[in-house]
Formats: sequence, structure tokens, C-alpha cells
Amino acid sequence: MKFQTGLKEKDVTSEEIFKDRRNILKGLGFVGASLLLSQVPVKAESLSDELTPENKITGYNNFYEFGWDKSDPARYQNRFKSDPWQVVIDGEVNAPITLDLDDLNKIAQEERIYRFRCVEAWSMVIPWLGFPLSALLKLADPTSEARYVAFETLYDPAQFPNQGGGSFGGFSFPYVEGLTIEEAMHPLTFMSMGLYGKKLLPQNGAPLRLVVPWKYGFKSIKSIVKITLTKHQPRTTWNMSAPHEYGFYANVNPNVSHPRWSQASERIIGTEGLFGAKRRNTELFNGYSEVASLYTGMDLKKNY
Ligand SMILES: Nc1nc2c(c(=O)[nH]1)N[C@H]1C(S)=C(S)[C@@H](COP(=O)(O)O)O[C@H]1N2
Ligand SMILES: [Mo]
Repeated sequence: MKFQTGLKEKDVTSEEIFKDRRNILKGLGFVGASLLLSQVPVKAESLSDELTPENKITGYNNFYEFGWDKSDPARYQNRFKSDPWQVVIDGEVNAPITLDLDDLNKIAQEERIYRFRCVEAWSMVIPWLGFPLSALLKLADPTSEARYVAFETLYDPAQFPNQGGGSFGGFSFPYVEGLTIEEAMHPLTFMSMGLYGKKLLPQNGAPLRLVVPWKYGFKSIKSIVKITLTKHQPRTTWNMSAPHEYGFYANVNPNVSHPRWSQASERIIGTEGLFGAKRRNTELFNGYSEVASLYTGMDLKKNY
């Protein structure tokens, strides 16, 4: 993986235009309550984080279906078609439903600026577009038996060059992830269809991906085709691959080290310079302390 040192003018410009556009919209009264409200609990701005340059968000990716390297998703994304697309919501629901892109596009979208922390100890700040996961799940009317939500990524080796090779050291496709129903219904839990005001690119999980800002990035599963509400805790890709390293919960926690590295601090993507990238201290729940009540009484060292 190659890294550019320093920012190019182009990178700066795209962020400037983005911020400008928001100010213009605000001036015109187009940025409505949903955008402003969404920024209240998000805290990205009060933590004085700067948005990660767009070309880093779309060029430095983990999406193993495309390859193991950070540059593989951008390199191979042109093989991928996110239109047409269908997402099934089934399992413990009263009204199983299949949504196509037109259906998804009808759901009102808002912007959320979220901090994003990968288990590999790097981080970004990303302006997502999308809607709360709860809005999507309600369309299928979950039953009272639903205790977990399982997610599955598209399986298609013709579009994902790295899916063809079978399983590697316990890592197999399709990629699957899961949340408790309380986590899934939390207002911070988001389904994204865009970033920086544009449709998601394949490398970021087009057309629809999960974003759970208080959990390590691997929970935020991309290019989702199936959402199943279940009674029992679903299996998850990284946990199956290395259970002693990656748990079901995967909440960001500076006090619980990965067996092979510390989680106390993180490298800020987009700040690379001659002497390396800036770092910041990692915060419990990635700074989203409002989710703490979901884990009252839980031993976070055991439930990593
Ligand atoms: N289907 C799928 N989803 C995935 C992954 C993956 O390999 N396949 N990687 C995860 C990991 S480890 C991270 S850090 C984030 C990266 O998201 P980004 O590339 O949009 O920043 O996606 C997550 N979702
Ligand atoms: Mo990650």
C-alpha cells in the first residue's frame, strides 16, 4: 500500500467546496432540521475533528471481497454494479420485504458526520448520507421475538475478484455481521447510501452499507443484500476467523488491547506528513458516550 505524504491542492478544494455548499444551502434555508439535529448527538464537531479528505475515504479501504490491500477496492471497483440492487429483510418480522434501489432512494436521507475507527488503529471523520437503520427495519415490522439483526454482503465472484478463492485462514465469504436489536434500533446506527454529498462508490460499500460509529470498522458491513432478524446471536465474519481477537460486540475501547497491538491511540488518516501521521487518543465507544447505557453491567473486557 502506498501513501501520499501531505495534501494536494485538489484534496483541499473538494472539502472546501463541500463546506461551501453546506453554507450556501444553510443560507438558502435548505439545510433542514434533520441535518442540524443529526449533528447534535454526533459530536464530531465538538471533538474538533476535521473531515478526512474525500480521496482518502475512497482510496484507503478495507473491502476484502476486492482484495487484501487497501488500494485493491479502488483498483477493482469498476467491475462492480450496484444498480440494479435488491435488499431482503426477513426472519423475525411480520412483513418480510424486498426493496430495490428505487424503494431505498425514497427513504429520506440526512447527513451524519461520524468518526470512524478501524480495529487496525487508524481513524477517519466521514460525512455520510443515509438514514437510521431503525427506519429500514420498521418497514418489515419486527416481531417481539427479534433479539438480533444479521447482515450479509453480496456474494458474486464475477464482481468481487477476491471471493473466488474460497476461504483463507478461516476467513470466508459472504461477509456477515450482526448487532443486538437494541444496538440496531439506536438512533446513531445508520445505513449509508452516500458520502460527501454523492452516491457511495463501490469501494465504500455501494449502494447500501451499515455505519455503527461506536464500534470498530469491521462491524460496518458493506454492499448489503440481506438483513435477517433473529432470536439467536448471529455468526460474524471476523469472529469466525479469529475469535480470540475479534468479538461480537467490537465496541471501540482504548482499555482493551487487541492481542497483538494497543488500542490506546489511533493514526489519523489524511494527516500524513514527512514525520508520519498525527495521532489522537482513542476514546471509549469512539467518543459516543450516549451508547454506554446499552452495555450497563456488561464486562467489556470479556465482551470485546
Ligand atoms: N463486506 C465487507 N464489509 C466490510 C469489510 C469487508 O472487507 N467486507 N471491511 C470492514 C472494515 S475492516 C472496515 S475498517 C470498513 C472500512 O470501510 P471504508 O473502506 O468505507 O472506510 O468496512 C468494513 N466492512
Ligand atoms: Mo477495519
